[in-house]
Amino acid sequence: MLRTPLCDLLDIQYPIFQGGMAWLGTSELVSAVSNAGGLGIIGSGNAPGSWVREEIRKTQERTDRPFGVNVMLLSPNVQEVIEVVLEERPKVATFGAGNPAVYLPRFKEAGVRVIPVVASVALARRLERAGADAFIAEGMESGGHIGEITTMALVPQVVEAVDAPVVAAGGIANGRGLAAALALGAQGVQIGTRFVCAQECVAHPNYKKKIMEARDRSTVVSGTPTGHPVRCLENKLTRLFLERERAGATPEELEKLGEGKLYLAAILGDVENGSVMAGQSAALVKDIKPAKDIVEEIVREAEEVIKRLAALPQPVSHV
Ligand code: TUI
Repeated sequence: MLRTPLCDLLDIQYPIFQGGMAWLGTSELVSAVSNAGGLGIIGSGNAPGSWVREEIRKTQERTDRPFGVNVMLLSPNVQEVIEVVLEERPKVATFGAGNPAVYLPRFKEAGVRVIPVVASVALARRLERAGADAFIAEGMESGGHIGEITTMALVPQVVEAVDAPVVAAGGIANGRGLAAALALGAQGVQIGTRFVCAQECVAHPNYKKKIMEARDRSTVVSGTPTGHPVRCLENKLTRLFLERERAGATPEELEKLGEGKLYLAAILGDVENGSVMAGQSAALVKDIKPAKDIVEEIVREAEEVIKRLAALPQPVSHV
């Protein structure tokens, strides 16, 4: 049984979070991951508070297990989403794409565990002082909005900088990744791209297919001049985006070009003109299966890897 103290803190069976992806982290996927023993996380993205409330309630109808809600701090609806989460009180709130320090006291008072996503050591230190219960250290291998540091370099630095448990994210899609994250000092992993290809994920079949066809160099990062770099699978949109960037387009023009594009790809299935956010682990995703099978496969693989490592010949003592 692969358990860490983080499992006791959150009352979950396995130290596996499903990344709270906009449009895709809906009650179907979230409840399936939580029922499988991981932590499903609703992705609020830019959605209004009313949508988030409904997804929380639908999730509660489908599972008695703990789950979370991701608050995307760049959302124009962030204030109303926060009010909804404080009223509905899921077990966990994660926060991405910004600094949630000012909001943390109210979540703590409401008894909601607060787990910010950090892409730097400095933000983790600041948020530990503000009362964060754990951290998700997200490397630039991730899909969607990313920081600048790799998972391999970031995770052990955050582990050394804070006392709270750390969850590794970015580039992780299988049991090898989970075992590696534990070796880096993390107590768990957050996985997005692999769960897009869960049977229960509402992503359009074209989106899932594009992930399964991805190779090691299939993702690109665009949007850097806007201050919000985003990793996606390369397509007509990313080529246009990067061409406009090279031509010196203003951040406003680029922001406009990105509007509505995730919905276009993820829900409507236009994976050429839409934004196919996915991490560098996409190349490891080869099939669509139930979330429960994904979780169990990752755990089984990680246990095998750890056993194999423990059985390596021990160095001869020279004393
Ligand atoms: O938030 C994410 N991933 C996302 S959000 C998203 S929607 C979006 N689309 C286009 C542009 C922007 C957003 C798609 N994917 N992951 C968590 C994450 N947080 N990654 C990086 C960060 C981060 C970066 C800088 C968090 C804090 C930060 O600095 C804040 C500060 O004040 O120091």
